Amino acid sequence: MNRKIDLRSDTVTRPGPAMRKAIAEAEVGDDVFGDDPTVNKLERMLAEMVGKEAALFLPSGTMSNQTALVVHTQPGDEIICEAGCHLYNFESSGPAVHAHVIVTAVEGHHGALTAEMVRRRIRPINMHQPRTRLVCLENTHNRMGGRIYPVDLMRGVSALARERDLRLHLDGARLFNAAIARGAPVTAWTSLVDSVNICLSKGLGAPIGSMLAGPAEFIERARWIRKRMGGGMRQVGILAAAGIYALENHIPRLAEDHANARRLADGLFDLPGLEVRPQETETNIVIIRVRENSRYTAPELLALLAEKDVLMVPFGEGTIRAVTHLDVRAADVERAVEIARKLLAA
Ligand code: TLP
Repeated sequence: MNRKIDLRSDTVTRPGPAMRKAIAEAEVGDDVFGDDPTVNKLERMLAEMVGKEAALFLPSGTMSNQTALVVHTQPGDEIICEAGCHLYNFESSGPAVHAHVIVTAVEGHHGALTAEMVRRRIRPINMHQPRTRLVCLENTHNRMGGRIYPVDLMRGVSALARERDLRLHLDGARLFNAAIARGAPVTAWTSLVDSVNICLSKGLGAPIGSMLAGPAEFIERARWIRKRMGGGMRQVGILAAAGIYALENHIPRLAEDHANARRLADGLFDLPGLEVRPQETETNIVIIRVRENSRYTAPELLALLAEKDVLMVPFGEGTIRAVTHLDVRAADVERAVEIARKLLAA
């Protein structure tokens, strides 16, 4: 039987032997008491990497983003975010339920908001209106196919936020992908924002976990909110050890995922019925549009690929997403392209 080529998400990676060894050997304690040395080490390590005073280990990117919203805002405030962003579209109405905020979603350019786009939406201070409090950005942008936020655009939004006393949160679930692809340090982006979420369980290959980083006072409050949400964990150093392993070993190799994504996009580019843009494949996500005149619809194509052990996900009407990661090799990508070619060849 063929090995499954699982391109549904970079969340599907499984810890390998070395990561499992780090998990097995982790020193642990009760983290709600602040006693877990491995969690404490991971939190210090990540804070330092992103140039923030402190960091917090959370079970998921969703909890990390939503905790940030709660800490940054008061009920009734308004947040401004990009229309396709994850924390607005894919976190189960979290902003309404957890932070009780109004969301103004603004269409960006490849997922990036400019200062001008944000400026136009900031409300005057007026008791009839919500108070605009927070701007949320995403890098890389999932919905837009892993696009990288241009640093100069984020610098403009950051300056505006300072000028207008707004807070700035970055959903950097895949920020290390952006850094590796650009050859820039993550601080190129994190220095421009107040808080950042970084997922360990995506391209970095840890089984569970996300980090929220920011000023010490913000993280102290976030620890409180995490507990309220039920995210206070106990001997969780076994998971933090996987996170440390990922940060120490899996960052430079993200370049392989990017090369594989580009290989996939190049391979699918000229297949009849598909629209794929290799030049827009900047990191590890490939967006595949199925044209009206294609032999199969997107759901049909997904089902046929799955029969051949190639897994991808639907990503809106007539669109498919494929994501490369630690468990996908160049030969897998070549096989996936070959299978798609046979299915679609006229
Ligand atoms: N994204 C998942 C799904 O939820 C769609 C995926 O497969 O891509 N921010 C961004 C930009 C994300 O892409 C995700 C997860 C999250 C936050 C949430 O992380 P988790 O799944 O850990 O809650």
